[in-house]
Amino acid sequence: MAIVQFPKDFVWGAATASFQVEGAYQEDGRGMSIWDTFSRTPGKVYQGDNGDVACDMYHLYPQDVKQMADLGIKSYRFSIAWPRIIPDGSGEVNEKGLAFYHNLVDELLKYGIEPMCTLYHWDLPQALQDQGGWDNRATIDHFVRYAEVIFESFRGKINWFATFNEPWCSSFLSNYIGAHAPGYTDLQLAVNVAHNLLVAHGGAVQKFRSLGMEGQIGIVPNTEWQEPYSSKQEDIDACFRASGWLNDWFIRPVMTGKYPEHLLTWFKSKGAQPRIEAGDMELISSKIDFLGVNYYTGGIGRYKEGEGLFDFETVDMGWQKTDIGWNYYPQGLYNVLTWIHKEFGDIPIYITENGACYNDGVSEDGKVHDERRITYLKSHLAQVERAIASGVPVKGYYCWSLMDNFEWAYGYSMRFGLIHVDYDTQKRTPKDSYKWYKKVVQLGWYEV
Ligand code: PNW
Repeated sequence: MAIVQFPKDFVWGAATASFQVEGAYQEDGRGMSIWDTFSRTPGKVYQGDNGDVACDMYHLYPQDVKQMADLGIKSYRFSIAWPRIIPDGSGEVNEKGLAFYHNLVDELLKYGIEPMCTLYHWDLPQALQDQGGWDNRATIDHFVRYAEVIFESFRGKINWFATFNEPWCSSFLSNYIGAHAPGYTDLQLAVNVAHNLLVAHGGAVQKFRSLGMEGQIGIVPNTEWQEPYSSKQEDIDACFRASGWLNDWFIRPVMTGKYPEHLLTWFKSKGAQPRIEAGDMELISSKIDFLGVNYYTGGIGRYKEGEGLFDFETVDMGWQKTDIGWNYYPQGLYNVLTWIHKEFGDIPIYITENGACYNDGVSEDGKVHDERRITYLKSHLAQVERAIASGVPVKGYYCWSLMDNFEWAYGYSMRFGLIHVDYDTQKRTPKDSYKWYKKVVQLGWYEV
């Protein structure tokens, strides 16, 4: 028996995102987003699921916040839907949209739960996509204006902002792999989008500073870790490219003002490169207060000529996988955290998402026995603790997700929640993992 223990001031939280939980897609003047469009496009989302109702949190938030208070979390990470605030992305501000988030935040503050707000978790107003979306630099200005509206409206109330959630997903996964909205498959387009997202991030950080906002602002890249199969240089390089595509490509410019050379060269050989305008890199590297890290998976990989974008292949080691098919690989989280620390120094880190997809349902006893999720959380938190012990300034941890929700291209078929949601009745059932996490949050330690 051993004890895994966390610092006294460690921030325990749980996370969701607007499109995945809110529903109420036509209410109070909300505009359409690219995910409304994408989910209505046949063949894009599992069984044609969409976000029209989702977890109906737009209406059920009082009971959900009460549940968060019961869970004992100190902070709740959620996102604001841009199409609720500025329905066409660039025009009039919709007061009713702002009111919803004021009500939500008031409710959180009533229970002493600190809001951490993501400005962009993928629900771009469709009207902006119709004008070229993130490929169009005008979207950068529209985003900064939207950020300003939020900063001004929530000054003193929300002190903790993340600009972008997982820019890799909104760029490469959405515009090169095509699995997410808007669903294109063009590398140059994806590289443009990635660049413009970073410029928009920098613009929002500058706006935050110039408005004299209190509190903190950062960004949330997604990470994976690919460990080389052998000590051959070609395997090491291939893994460095594959992991770097997610972490290095986004974190390095934000932290240092430079794209990673190895990937710039690689993309160039594929005919793609970022279109950098004067001042962009300075803006992108505006000082941030924290780095969010989302981590779910990784694996063992090696060089294979002609394979994929990076001459890289994963090696199936026969490891356990979660129900979404992702490797169970806790050590990868430690590797990511120590890599960030080694490369970029003492920037405070929050694990803004970590969690697992296990689709256990409600048993006859009325409970959800998701033992596997508890094992996943235990093993990943142990790696966080290991990283802290070796000097990485990890300040908090948000479990993804508070509750089952719309899992993007997988629709409602994949469940990441600590709370089970019955989508027919909207009944919430806290899972066994909820009870386990509640104890950890309360005590700050657990036994393994
Ligand atoms: C993240 N991929 O999404 C998001 O931030 C969440 O909204 C999401 O629910 C969660 O992780 C679980 O998936 C990702 O295909 C979705 O590589 C897909 C990928 C990565 C992250």
